[in-house]
Amino acid sequence: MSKPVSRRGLLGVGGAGLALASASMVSGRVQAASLPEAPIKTDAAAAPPLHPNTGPDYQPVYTLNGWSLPWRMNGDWKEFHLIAEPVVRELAPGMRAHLWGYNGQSPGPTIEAVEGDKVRIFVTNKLPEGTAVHWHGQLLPNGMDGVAGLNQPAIPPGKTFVYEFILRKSGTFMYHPHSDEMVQMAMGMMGFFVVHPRDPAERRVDRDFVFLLNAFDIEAGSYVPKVNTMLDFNLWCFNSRVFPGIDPLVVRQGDKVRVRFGNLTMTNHPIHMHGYDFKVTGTDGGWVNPEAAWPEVSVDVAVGQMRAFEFVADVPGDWALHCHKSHHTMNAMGHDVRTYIGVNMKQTAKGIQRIAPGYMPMGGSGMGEMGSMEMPLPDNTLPMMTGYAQFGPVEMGGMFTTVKVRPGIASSDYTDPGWYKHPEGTVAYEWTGAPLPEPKRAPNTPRAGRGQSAELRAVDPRKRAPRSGGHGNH
Ligand SMILES: [Cu+2]
Repeated sequence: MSKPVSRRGLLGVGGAGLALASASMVSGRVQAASLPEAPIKTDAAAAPPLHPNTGPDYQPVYTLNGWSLPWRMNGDWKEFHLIAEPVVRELAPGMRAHLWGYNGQSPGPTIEAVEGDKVRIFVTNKLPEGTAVHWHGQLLPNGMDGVAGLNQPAIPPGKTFVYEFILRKSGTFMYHPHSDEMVQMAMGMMGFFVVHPRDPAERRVDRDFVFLLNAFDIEAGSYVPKVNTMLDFNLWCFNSRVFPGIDPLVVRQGDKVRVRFGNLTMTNHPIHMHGYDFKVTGTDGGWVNPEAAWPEVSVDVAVGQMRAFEFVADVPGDWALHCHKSHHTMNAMGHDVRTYIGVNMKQTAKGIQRIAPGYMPMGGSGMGEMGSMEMPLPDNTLPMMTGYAQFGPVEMGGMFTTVKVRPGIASSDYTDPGWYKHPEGTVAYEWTGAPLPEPKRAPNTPRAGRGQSAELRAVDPRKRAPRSGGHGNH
């Protein structure tokens, strides 16, 4: 159980982790002589799962494009150290955002611990304003709940506060500020908090993926999110990443897989996975009893909620996993772009090009063409839809990734296996026989009581109705 020494230079004081909730709480005053080290990670490559080297064993989670926060044991307390600070986050190759986060990243590192653990979390504020951390979903003493002003004073810039509580139950939790909350969450401050069951065999899975749903409004060519945006965000993220920057969920065929996510955006997200049906096994409030877990292929997660679903990965392939709101699988786009479907843009374009020589007509036959178009973009701006796969442009951005199921992957291996090699004869293919003759169309059905087909025309009610026409009462 207690594995040798340390990771990242942290000292594991072995064996102490078995202390249970029955051990008496100290009176909220730290006995430690020194602050625990606060590891920092600034790149967006996911760290391998962090196996516990002290305390009870568990199967660690895999945070997409993220990592788990190392800790130290101090007596029977598990001590973590979060630094709230400005960070630079690459949203996808080609775009970096200037955000606020924890320990070098947005979202902050995932905190993992075990049911019954006594956790002491140091929070140092390196932001230019006060903050506080709310442990979303945790059952804890009121004074540890992190609502600035209500449960504690805000942590002033430069100061460190200490949170201490016992993890009363296993499940899926989050942490985020509860102090100037709108601004601080719009800037990217949030993290995942996973509490593992005391018995590692309980609800055991082979792979356990976590990500937060978050959103930013960053104008083309700029770096800092607009913090007052309420709904019209333009970058929809898993863990402050957008497709094609989001890690695939790499899975060995036959693995039992859990996917957990929490929603800290301003709208709900129906998260949809292809190729499988799955069971919803966890919500904000805890685990669903196995006999009550319900089947879905999309699970909607409301603002502030967490969901976990599970499946056995028995079918290999590259399966899409994405938000089903189609605007959320797009990168920065102007929502005031007009719809030109059905318009012959060629004629119009000639006129416009006389005035604006670089003008490119778009949208007359849909917008898919944008997926393969190389257009000049402002600096630090991602194309609206991007990302190529083996058959061409995927025409998506935002909240989209893939579950890559392959046989024979090592249990600790999460490296991208590349695109799926389809067995012969299992890919949709082009018909090359005789073309379809003009299809027979059903004749228009006459409307009841009328001997003629209806003609519909738009009428401006401010003007007199046209003299003839098959509508109106006259
Ligand atoms: Cu969505």
